Amino acid sequence: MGYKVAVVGATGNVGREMLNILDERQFPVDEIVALASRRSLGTEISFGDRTLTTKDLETFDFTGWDIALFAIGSDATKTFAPKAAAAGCVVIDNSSLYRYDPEVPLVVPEVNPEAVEQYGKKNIIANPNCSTAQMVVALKPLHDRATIKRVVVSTYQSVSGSGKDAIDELWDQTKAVYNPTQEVPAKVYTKEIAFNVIPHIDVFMEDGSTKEEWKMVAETKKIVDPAIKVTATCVRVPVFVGHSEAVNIEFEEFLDEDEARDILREAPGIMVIDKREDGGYVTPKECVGDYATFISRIRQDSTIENGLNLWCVSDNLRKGAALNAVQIAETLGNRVLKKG
Ligand code: 11C
Repeated sequence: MGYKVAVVGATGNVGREMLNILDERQFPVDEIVALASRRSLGTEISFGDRTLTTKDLETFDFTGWDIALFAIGSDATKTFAPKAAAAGCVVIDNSSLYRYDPEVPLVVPEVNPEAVEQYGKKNIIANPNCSTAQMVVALKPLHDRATIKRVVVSTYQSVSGSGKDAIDELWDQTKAVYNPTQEVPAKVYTKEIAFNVIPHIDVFMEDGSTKEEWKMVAETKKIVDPAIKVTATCVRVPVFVGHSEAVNIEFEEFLDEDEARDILREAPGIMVIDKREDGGYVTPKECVGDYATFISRIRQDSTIENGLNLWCVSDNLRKGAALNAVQIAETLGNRVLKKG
């Protein structure tokens, strides 16, 4: 016996990846439904060798459905997630709406799988922001060995993190560089993204940081350890898929770079590609479609007492969103629901 699974927002980039990953990982599905807003009603979507036709989220009754993977904006989530949860369906939500709610666990299965068991107060489990997910997969095994005090991270985030329109904006502006008569003004972003980088993701906060930077701080604390200090600078770069991060870590204890490399090689969800030679590291283009978080450029930071630097790359639509959500569903199934 398997699960009755709803994918909410099935026509978006993340929703489609959720369906792909449920199929790839052979999640035990008895019945599946693709839900979307009225605007996308009737759209056909692949699920393995089947084609699903989207149904109307607004009128859908979640009674009797086990798990709903939500990949819609926070506003729509606010309306529909409580409805699904009240009907007895466990919601795994990719929006930021519930992440900081103390009654909702925020889960990265390689890091805090036991937290899924705390879903019961609201019947909701939150999926973290993509830039947090890949970083905490790398931080956790190092924290277990040498206790992290502080993290300084700079991100290089792909445009797919902002959705389909942003992918089109990068594509159209790039083409326009070679055809200067065809101007493509910035719409999704505040400045041109083609052949440029923009140090601004999400809205500005009062202290001058952006919400994306704040999320990395708050979510790392909730998932790994509230004692870890994090400071982030989040930057949008002209890459279609794959977020990259330069991470500087300060530990309580000394951690040798070779030991760190060995720890990361053994850690779940991580692939270490770290040869100190031309091309001996991973770039975002190479991580697309993969499940792993790739770690390269592991090296001592000799400017502080117990410091390491590393480079961390992952597919933001997969580990950063859809894969992590499906892994949460798997963890919930194995630890709690036990149907598959
Ligand atoms: C970006 N990280 O790259 C964002 C996208 O809180 O889930 C995901 C936003 C979120 O723009």
